[in-house]
Amino acid sequence: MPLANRTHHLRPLHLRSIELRRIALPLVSPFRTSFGTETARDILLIRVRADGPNGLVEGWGECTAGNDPLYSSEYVAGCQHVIEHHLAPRLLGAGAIGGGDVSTILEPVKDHRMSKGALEAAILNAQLSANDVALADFFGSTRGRVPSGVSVGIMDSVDQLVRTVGGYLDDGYVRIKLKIEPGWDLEPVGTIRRTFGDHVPLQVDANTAYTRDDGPHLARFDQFGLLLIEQPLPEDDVTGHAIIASQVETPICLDESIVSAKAAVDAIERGACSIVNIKAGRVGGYLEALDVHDVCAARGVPVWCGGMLETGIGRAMNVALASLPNFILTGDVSASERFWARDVVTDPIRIVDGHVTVPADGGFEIDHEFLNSVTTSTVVLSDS
Ligand code: OSB
Ligand code: MG
Repeated sequence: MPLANRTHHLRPLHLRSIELRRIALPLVSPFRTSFGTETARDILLIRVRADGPNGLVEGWGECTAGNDPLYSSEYVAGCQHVIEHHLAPRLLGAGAIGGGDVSTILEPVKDHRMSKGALEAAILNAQLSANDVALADFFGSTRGRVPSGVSVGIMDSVDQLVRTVGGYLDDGYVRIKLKIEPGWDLEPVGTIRRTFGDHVPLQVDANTAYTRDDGPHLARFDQFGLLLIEQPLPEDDVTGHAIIASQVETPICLDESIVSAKAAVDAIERGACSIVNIKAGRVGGYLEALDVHDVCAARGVPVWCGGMLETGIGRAMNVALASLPNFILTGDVSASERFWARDVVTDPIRIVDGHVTVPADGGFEIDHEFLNSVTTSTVVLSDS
């Protein structure tokens, strides 16, 4: 289904204001990947206020950009700037709109997908609540709960990694993803495999840390029976991934490279991946994420839901997305407590029997008192 039609059966809204809310939240433990270490997050939240069919409504969206431009070129201060000066003014001047109109209105602005995705999420959240439609139902959810996997960062020692993974398995996580980089790969992964056994669903994520010449090295992961190797090469090297995929038995999955449904089709048709990680922010929003889901399903390519260290706002939306039928592999939809001592929502994401419940409504309720206490700046842009 074309993007713009996904919400056309819902009554549109007239946007009154777009609020950019920055919050500071410390992580419960440092999260290290091949591109850097995060100890606290500077997060941009979007709140829209709009006139709906039955009065004023509000909607929230979370921007998935990191503090620094290391995972992708977007970063939180840059997102704030482009939203304030280029994206929000286009939306505030657009008249009656719905979530399905956002990508079309913002199309003249190149890229900035995480910024666009945050705005679309907030408008969709407001529109669905005004129309009394649950996010999961709107997406086409086919499940009431989804299995929960956890992403485990690079550690100072293999012992520390073993203790950390053991703790997550005790918490009930049904799949472990280990971050890898040259120098932290075969040894830690082999130790986790031997310590916890062949039955533990295990995968690795390189966040672009290897090169086209590393095929023979990466093939040594085949002995561990991994579910997949995620994004071994830089995001623009689709051909390189096809070369690696021909040398390695373990399925290659792409994350950073998949910036749209079109990019997913290209990567699949060129033999660069046989599994796709879907992150709504990376592809410009949940509606494009639905298209990525559909083009993968049509080609028999299973997908799973990635994460970007979101709060309970972005996480609840991810859980709704992950309940679609082609989300065949377990996603990075871990509990709020995996990253946060306290979440900004009243009902944090919880793991029960290794699963997260798919929300039956918008997905989250803001804990305003706590949110205000962690707010570092607020900017409100109004319809003039
Ligand atoms: O590559 O999946 C990634 C976090 C930040 C940036 C990139 C990635 C990640 C994760 C975290 O792996 C997964 C999560 O949020 O649970
Ligand atoms: Mg990844």
